[in-house]
Amino acid sequence: MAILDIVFFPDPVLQKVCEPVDEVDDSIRQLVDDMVETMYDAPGIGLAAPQVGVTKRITVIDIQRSDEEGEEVQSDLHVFINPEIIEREGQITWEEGCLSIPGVYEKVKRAERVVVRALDRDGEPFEIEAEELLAVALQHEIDHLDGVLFLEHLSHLKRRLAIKKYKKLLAKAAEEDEDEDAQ
Ligand code: GNR
Ligand code: NI
Repeated sequence: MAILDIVFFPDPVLQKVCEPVDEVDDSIRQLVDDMVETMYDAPGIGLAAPQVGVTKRITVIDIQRSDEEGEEVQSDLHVFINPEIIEREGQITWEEGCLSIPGVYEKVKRAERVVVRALDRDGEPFEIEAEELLAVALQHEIDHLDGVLFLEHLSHLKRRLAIKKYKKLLAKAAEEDEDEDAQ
C-alpha cells in the first residue's frame, strides 16, 4: 500500500468528469487500497480518485475514523465504484471541508437521505441507504467524480470569499516555507 499525493484546488484534474470503471481488477483494487490509506493518513472522512489525480469513478468513505487523534475507533469503511444516487430526500445543511481545499469550511445544503448503488471492491453491485453525515459525504464524493467541488454549492459571493481566503492561506503557507528554508 502507499500514501498518494493529494491534488489541491485549483488543479484542473478536480474539474474533470471521471470515467466509469469497466472491470474491477487487481489494479483497481490496488488503487482503492492506496486511496483508503491516503484517506486515513490525511485524515479525511472520504476521498475521491480525482483527488489523487486519477479520473476514475471511485471513492472511499469512512465517517467513523474521522477526527479522533490517535485513538483507536471502530472503522466503517465503504468502497464505491461507479456510484449512482438513485433516490434523494429531504434537505440538510452541513459545514463541509475538502482535503483538496484545506482550511476552508462552509455550510452546504444537500439531500438529507440518499440511496446509492455502486460496485464494491470485488466488483459486486450493492445498494446503501445513507442519512446525515454519510449522505453528505456520499454527495460530496460523487460530486468530485463529476468535477464538482463543494464551493460550487455556495452563492457567488460566498464562493469568491472562500477562494480569496484559501489563496491567502496558501500564500501564508508559502511564506512560512520560505522562512523555514532561510533558517
Ligand atoms: O474529510 C472530509 N470531511 C468532510 C466534512 C464534511 C463534508 C464532507 C467532507 S469530505 C472531506 C474529505 C474530502 O475532501 N473528500 O472529498
Ligand atoms: Ni472533497
